Amino acid sequence: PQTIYLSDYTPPAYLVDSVHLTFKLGATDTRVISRIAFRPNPDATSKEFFLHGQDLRFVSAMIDGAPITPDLSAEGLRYDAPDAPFVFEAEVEISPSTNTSLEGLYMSNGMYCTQCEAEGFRKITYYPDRPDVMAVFTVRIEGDLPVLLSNGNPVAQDEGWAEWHDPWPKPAYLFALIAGDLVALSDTFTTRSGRKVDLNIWVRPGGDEAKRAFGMDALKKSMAWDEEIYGREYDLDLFNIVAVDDFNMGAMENKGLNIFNASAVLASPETATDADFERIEAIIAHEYFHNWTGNRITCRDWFQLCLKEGLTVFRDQQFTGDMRSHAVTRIDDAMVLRAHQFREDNGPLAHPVRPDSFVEINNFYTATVYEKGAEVIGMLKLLVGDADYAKALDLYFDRHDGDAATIEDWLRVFEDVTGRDLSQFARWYSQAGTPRLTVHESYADGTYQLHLRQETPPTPGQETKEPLVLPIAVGLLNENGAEVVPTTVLEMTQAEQTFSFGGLSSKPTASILRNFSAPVIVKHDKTNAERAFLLAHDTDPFNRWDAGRTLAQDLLMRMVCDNATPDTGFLDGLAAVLRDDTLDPAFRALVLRLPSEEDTAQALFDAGHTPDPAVINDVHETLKLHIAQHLQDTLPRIYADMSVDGPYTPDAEPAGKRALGNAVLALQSKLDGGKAAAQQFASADNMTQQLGALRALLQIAKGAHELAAFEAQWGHDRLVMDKWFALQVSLAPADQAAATAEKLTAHPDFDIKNPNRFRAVFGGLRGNTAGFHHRSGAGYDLLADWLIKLDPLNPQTTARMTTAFDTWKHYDTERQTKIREALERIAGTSGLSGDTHEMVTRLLG
Ligand code: B3K
Ligand code: ZN
Repeated sequence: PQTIYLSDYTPPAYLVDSVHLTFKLGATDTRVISRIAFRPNPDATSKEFFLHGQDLRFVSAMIDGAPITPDLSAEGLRYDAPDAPFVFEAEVEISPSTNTSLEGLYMSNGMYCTQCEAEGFRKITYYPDRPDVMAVFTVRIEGDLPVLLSNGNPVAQDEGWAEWHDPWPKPAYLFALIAGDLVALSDTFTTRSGRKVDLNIWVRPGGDEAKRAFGMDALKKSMAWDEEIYGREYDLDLFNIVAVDDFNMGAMENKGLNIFNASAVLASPETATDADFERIEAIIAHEYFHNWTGNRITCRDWFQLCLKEGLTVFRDQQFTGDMRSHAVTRIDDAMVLRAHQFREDNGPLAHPVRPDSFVEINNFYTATVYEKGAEVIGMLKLLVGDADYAKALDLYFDRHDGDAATIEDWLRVFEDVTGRDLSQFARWYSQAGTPRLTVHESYADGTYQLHLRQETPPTPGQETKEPLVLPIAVGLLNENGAEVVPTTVLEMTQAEQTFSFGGLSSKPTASILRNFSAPVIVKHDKTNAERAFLLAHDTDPFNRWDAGRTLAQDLLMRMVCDNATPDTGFLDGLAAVLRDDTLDPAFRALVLRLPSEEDTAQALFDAGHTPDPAVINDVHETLKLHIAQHLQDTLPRIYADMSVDGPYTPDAEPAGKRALGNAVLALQSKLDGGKAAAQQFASADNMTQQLGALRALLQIAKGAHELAAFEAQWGHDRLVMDKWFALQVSLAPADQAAATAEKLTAHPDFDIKNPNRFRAVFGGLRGNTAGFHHRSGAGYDLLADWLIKLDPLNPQTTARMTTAFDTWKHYDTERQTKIREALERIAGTSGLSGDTHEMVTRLLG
């Protein structure tokens, strides 16, 4: 496998005007007959006619009706083609039922389905499989199955065949095909300009039918929101969503035919948690929003992936904020960013939002491209203001509709609208690493000064870093908690800069980086008294939560390093928030949630210590017990207050109450031995409360009876059983985590070929920080064994799961040696996929 560089981009030699595909479906012998109209690209720098093709059985090819004998290789097909328009035809054979990579055309529980992004179309037929080649597709599917779907609009169909036409030119990665025995929930949406769109959510019959309604509702909300907020209408008469059991990621935005991991679309109150509902709503919105940001305007090449992903994540985050709570959404998004993207940025896998090289592009669908990519857009919006952001987006859609665009195109619309020079801002796309923002303050004669310094640590391949443009939202509070300077956005562009605020009557308390206005780590030597003051008084909900978070993190670190005991200042601050009925329960639940053990490990490493996961685990349990004891009089009252009347709805308000109820229950269990949790488990009529109770019990090493009852109740439901698998491993006592995971791999319902199930067990293991990093090394060995087994079947999911090892250099020599051995064992496996090889090479760095 070779490294591909952004700087080597060249335009395609030939463009495609139209594609006609015929599929004659067969489980092991699907015939794909293609007719592709090519013409030389006037902007080409090369004349080579090359079509990608992988794992194809070549049958025949013709140019303008005359048979040809092309040069075939493992990568594709080459031919000395005419320097004029011509029609290329080919017939190939593929075997969907043996395609376990879940890329290209494959089968999942009797259903034919496709996944082509990023480079999977080449496993279907010979084609210029690159996003800057856009074409109009017509597809004929022949097969003995009741439902045959492809992109666009249906042209004609009868028993055993169907024809589809997609009028919108698209790159091959947006191609999709579905064939199976499926049933739809149907609805309609009328667009602003009066187009009536038929909507369908398809599932296999036999149990999932009742789980479609929520997704349909989310889809209609997304369609209305994109019209209202971005002025974007849907552009076909039909929008199909299909739920598939075996899928490598969440979902895929194929034009007019979105294909979803069943877990990312199907939900009912009994089977899905509030968090699942929220995630599903966000993913449906995300894929739908791609219709404009991704499909109508796509990427010139895969280095530009953040052009569609960062923007679409930003849009789905805005949507979730509008549908639910802006404060809670922002906190959730920041927690995800810190847990995943900061971790990535601080380790061997760090890369820029727009990488400049890759071996396997599938390895770059990362938190950096997606979540940091979205943060970069949030900063841009904050810097230019809402009105200019809206103008720039209108110009982007106007100017680039139908294009395969670049980050330069994206930034240029902002420059053209605002007259700003964004060349320094553009560093956010090319410079990897999380900036550290060090804050010093001074006060004299009514003037308060903030002395700021930014510094980005080196990352692989980038030793030196330049200063970035940082929008830093700041507010100042007086000693009564009143805001003396409301939120102001400081624009930092230098490595060091001072900002002054005059006319103050006393030294204020600063609330810095409000609403998490830039993806940086703030280093501010505030006293705990100041943090407690902000936790009690900050008017910015994000910083109010973050003050509590920093207090907790600081305490946990002192407990690890100095044997500190929890101070009443911290516990009282927590109690005050918990008892404050004027605060949103969802927000209170977030304040009550401690940093994870992984967060503490990262924070310790950042502060120059070597984290010991066993000690961290102990300290976290101790702190939870202290909190429970300190709050013991309050817990039953709050728990009772959080009970929700009436039938279950997944709306933000009752969901917030259940979140706080479950958080309180987990603490209560430490005091009552799980009595209240067992009651909640027994009486729960929804998955949020059933699972919350089970979690509370497993956390105190109880719940064997409930685990068995859960399995008996839900054994028939794959999505619910994924939770059962995951929970046991993620909450197993550290010395039993690997053994629990191993035992579950022998369970009759464990299926290595199903990514959801594999991730349930091994994602559960990596999520059990003390268990995965148990000094025996059993966690490392087990994961390595199973990644070695999975790699030949499914390289993409294997490669992604190697990231469990990305913090390995933070640990002591013994653990490092064991992890290195595990990684080297994977690297040394013969026939290892290019995907996994690239990842372990980078990890070993
Ligand atoms: N664009 C797809 C992700 C494809 C991943 C390919 N390995 C889903 C999304 O981001 O919406
Ligand atoms: Zn996306």
